[in-house]
Amino acid sequence: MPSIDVCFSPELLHLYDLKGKAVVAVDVLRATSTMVTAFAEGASHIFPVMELEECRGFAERGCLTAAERNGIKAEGFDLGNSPFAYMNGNVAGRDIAITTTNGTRAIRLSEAAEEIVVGAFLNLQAVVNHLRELNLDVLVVCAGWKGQFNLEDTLFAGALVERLNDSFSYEHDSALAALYLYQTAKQDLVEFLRQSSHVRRLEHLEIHKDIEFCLRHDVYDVLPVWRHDRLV
Ligand code: 3SL
Repeated sequence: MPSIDVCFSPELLHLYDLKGKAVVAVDVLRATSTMVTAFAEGASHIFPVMELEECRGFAERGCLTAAERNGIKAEGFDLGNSPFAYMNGNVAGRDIAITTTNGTRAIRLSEAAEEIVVGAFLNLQAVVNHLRELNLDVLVVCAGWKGQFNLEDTLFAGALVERLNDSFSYEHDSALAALYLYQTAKQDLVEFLRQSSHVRRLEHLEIHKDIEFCLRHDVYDVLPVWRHDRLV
């Protein structure tokens, strides 16, 4: 039986051997939710990069460029990191280069894995179906916040563990902890996260509707997968 494990922060990735594993990279608020939305809206490819300058350079290749730092859209880029900014028919058929504070970092630091998929509550069941087919050991890589643990990515990990419960074993207690947390919170994730650091940060920036949207389950049947240098 394959195993499922949870890495609570990209800073802890050195503890894991990614070789032969499937990584689910998650940044529920908001990077991976936004990427899933972009693909659902018809984006062709997404190039997640770590640095602002590198991202800016993709404009020459005809890409839309998207950047967020500390919750705010970076100046001079086409898009920020709100899923709603990708819903105006503006991304259909386009390639997008994106850099965010934590989410794009979680993806790029997982490149040693056999496979990387991008997960969010919005595409939870699509992730579950894919992992069942793959039958590899799974590591959920939570983006966290600047190296710190966060609740929302851990809740996503718990939701994934719950849905895979019958056919995956737990390698470490992190998977169990995520599961127990999700089971405590799932009746009302918005309420459970009200005091969490990133919800407070976003609320302070007057970003409200993104939170409720990113916590919806199974809105999109899309699965962004890392291939060579991009998500397809
Ligand atoms: O940290 C990130 O990658 C972002 O998702 C953070 S924010 O939700 O855009 O503030």
